[in-house]
Amino acid sequence: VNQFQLIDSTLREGEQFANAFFSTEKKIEIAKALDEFGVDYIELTSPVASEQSKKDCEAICKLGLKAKILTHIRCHMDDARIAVETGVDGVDVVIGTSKFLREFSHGKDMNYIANSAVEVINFVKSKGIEIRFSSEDSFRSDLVDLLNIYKTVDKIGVNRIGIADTVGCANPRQVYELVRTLKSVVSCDIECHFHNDTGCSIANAYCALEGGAKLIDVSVLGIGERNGITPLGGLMARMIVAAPEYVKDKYNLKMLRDIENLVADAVEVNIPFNNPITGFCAFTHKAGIHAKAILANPSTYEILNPNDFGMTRYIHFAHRLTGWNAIKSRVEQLNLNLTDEQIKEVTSKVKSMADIRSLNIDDVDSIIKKYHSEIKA
Ligand code: HCA
Ligand code: CU
Repeated sequence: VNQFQLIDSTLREGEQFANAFFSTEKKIEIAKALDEFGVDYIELTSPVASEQSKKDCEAICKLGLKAKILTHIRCHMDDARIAVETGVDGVDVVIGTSKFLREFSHGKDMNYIANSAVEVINFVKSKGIEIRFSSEDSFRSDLVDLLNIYKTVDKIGVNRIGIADTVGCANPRQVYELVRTLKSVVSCDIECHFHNDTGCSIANAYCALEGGAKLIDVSVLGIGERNGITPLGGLMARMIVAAPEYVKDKYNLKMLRDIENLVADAVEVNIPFNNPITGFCAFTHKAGIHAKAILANPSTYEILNPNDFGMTRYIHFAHRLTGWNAIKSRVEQLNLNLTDEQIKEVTSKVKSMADIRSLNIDDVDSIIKKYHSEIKA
């Protein structure tokens, strides 16, 4: 899992999110932020999708970003001819291989798919840019069909093959096994794309890397078709635990919150309360037992260090599960002088009030201050 790379698809898959509409300026702002964050590739909507999509693709290619710019097309020469003229560093080609998509979407058989793949790949390669070939709905495709098509495209020299869990049906063990199998039949890099319909997109990405994949498709906040794909932030949370040095050196983690806010604003959603890292309570500790241990040593109840992401931890003390250690730390913040015995006494006042109604910080501060002035009087 150590040397993984990120393909950010906020400006392609993310544009397929129900709420998404990105102006040219917004796309440029997002692309620049992702580049500064350190993603390896930025994938853009097909130039064939609309006239403006083509212009935006050309404009982003001209920014001179460190990240390589990709566009995403159907496996068709008509698309390929337009894509290679936009100035992109590479082209991601995709075609459905499952029986669902072959019968009900494009209506082509595996022979036709192989022939058009070879034609498109050779054409894109002849222009000196990167080419990835991916099957859509890989996990509902026939394994023999998949292995055959990947062997064919590997032989003619694609840079990467991709597998896509288009409908979000795959589980981590299936992912691990499919990647391992592919790894044994191709020599090029493997890229993976996971939808989150059954909540497995981060776990699947992790298992893909364990199985030997090198690249993962992500989008900011996971936005995409339906409920989206592997989120950038969630994958960072997973990977900083697995490969801390690599992740901290390579990615500008303190930018994560700003990038998420930028995209959340652009598509008019809020950051989910339970989002990894940036959810409002991601580093809030509540129960008295947790608060006590966190105050002694944060590693007791934290696998992620909020400082790595420019976040801060918070000890929630205004509730009936609170304990005297949490109240003690609040007393110190208020710069008041109470003995441990007195803190225990005021803690029980806080707890009995919190049994009656929900408290806020100000309520607790008032209880503490009142108690303090009474004992000093
Ligand atoms: C889609 C296509 C895709 C492509 C993934 C890829 C998918 O259905 O819109 O190119 O790797 O999920 O299959 O996003
Ligand atoms: Cu997708």
